[in-house]
Amino acid sequence: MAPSGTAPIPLPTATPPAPTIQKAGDTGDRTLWVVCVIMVISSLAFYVMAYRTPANKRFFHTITAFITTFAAISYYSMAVGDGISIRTSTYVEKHHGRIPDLTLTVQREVYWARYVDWALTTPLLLVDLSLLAGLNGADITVAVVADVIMVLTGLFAALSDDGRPRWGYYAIGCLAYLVVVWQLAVGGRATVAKKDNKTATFFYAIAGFTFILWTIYPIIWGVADGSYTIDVDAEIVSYAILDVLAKPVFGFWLLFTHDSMAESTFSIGGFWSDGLGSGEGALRVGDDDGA
Ligand code: RET
Repeated sequence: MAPSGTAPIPLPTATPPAPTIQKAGDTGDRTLWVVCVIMVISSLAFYVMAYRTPANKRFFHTITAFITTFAAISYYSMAVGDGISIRTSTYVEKHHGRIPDLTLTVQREVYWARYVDWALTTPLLLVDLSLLAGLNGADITVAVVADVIMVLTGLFAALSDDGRPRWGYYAIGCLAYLVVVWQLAVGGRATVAKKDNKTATFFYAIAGFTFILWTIYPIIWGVADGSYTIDVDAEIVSYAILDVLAKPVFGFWLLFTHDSMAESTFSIGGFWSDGLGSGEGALRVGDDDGA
């Protein structure tokens, strides 16, 4: 402590304010646990449904069960506080008078575990829809790769601490999303139109539902991770509602419809249901001896 009488004279300076911290409160924390439990229960139900379905017809069931399993793990990691990091953003508040400019710091939680979840589960959701429509392997690959680009650019954007690159990544992600929509809406529609009426009508309904839900994600991103307009609790609750609709609700709808339809309208054959040796793709004796 300075001895009395020699205390330094304060200089005319603006003290930088303490960083603003944006983190989840009780509502957010509780929501993460509730969704984790919903995902676990749905996964168990999907595995039971898969078990009860003959092995050669359960491809949709297992994919759908994997989707909610990944989501359960991701929600668990966010609920216990591991799948989260803190992004620090600084920006300068200009004062044009005698007060110096202020550097403001905001620290906000980034729930990166949800992007790991999306990078694995959104391709699987697309595989579900693509197989239903009857898309070919090349078109499914384009949709899946575009989808992975969409999610990864979303992750880079969320972790980027500078405004401009952040929105650059976001723009790339939106373009990739348009490619996904194109594959499913144009390609998927044309392919499913060649199938029976029941399958086509069901595809239009479930793909339309998916399109509406998926389009809300980048909007939430824009007002949450993008611009910090809504707080972290509102972000968690919004994604929670969307995730429950996009995974368990989507899954039950798909599998109940699958099980109630005649197998000829809604089944995949070949390697994915019968394995190699069932005809297509089987190695024949003499294939490799040049005969
Ligand atoms: C991001 C930001 C970059 C631009 C776009 C996005 C879209 C995300 C979507 C996510 C869907 C998630 C689902 C999860 C299911 O539980 C990554 C937010 C376009 C469409 C269906």
